[in-house]
Amino acid sequence: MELFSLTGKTALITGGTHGLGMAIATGIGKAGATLIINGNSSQEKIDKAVAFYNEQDIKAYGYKFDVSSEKEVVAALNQIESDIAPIDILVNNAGIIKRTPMVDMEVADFEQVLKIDLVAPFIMAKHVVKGMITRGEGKIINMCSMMSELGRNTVGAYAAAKGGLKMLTKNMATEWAKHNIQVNGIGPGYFATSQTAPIRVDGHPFNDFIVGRTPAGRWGDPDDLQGTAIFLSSKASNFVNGQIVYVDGGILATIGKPANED
Ligand code: GCO
Repeated sequence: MELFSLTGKTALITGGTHGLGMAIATGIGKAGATLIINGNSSQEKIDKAVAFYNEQDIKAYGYKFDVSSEKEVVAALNQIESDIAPIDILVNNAGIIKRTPMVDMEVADFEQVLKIDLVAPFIMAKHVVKGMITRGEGKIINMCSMMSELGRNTVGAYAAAKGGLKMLTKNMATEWAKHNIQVNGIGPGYFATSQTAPIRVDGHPFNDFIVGRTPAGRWGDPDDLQGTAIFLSSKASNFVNGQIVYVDGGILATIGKPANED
């Protein structure tokens, strides 16, 4: 299990105060890493999340900053390195979604989704990678989506951002692999989180559709992502570069089946 140990490593998870980010951070923390949890909603939410990790004997620290502001990112990273340690593992998880038909979508809303879901991972990686290059090692994980591969009505901005993030992941891998830095992505299928709560209620047509469309026959549990996150954060993935690992219950593997077929 040494291959998957993260003992002695420091991992920064953006948007690590809830949902998939919290589940991934918990897995990485239980594998031994010290967690740096980023949030931008409220200090109270960050403090609550840090307490949650500490209650599980995971060393965690919280920092409030806007990942889409290069000025705030640079200041925060300097503070983190001074307070705690350099970042060995970066998980670009923070993201938003706006579900609107494109014909009705405000350009400002489209740009906001791109800013948080695509530009911010670039800003974070651009500044974290400098130290990784100096140290000759590092891990970057970008949270992609099955929307990196498929479209869906009303999520055009999100799909454009997550499709771009897939290719940005491949380009980061291309430019930084020579420094022994592995950059990969995780592409979740449909997971039970606050983001999907509006389309997951029992009886909601989308809920029935997804359960039917997913070979595993269920929504993902955030903890289903922990193994992949640990793998891509550990020595076990030292020759894995530019891959998007889809944790999706098989949804991308199939065209689906008729409603009346078992
Ligand atoms: C939606 C969902 C998806 C999931 C996830 C799928 O509205 O279709 O929110 O976008 O959140 O990103 O990988």
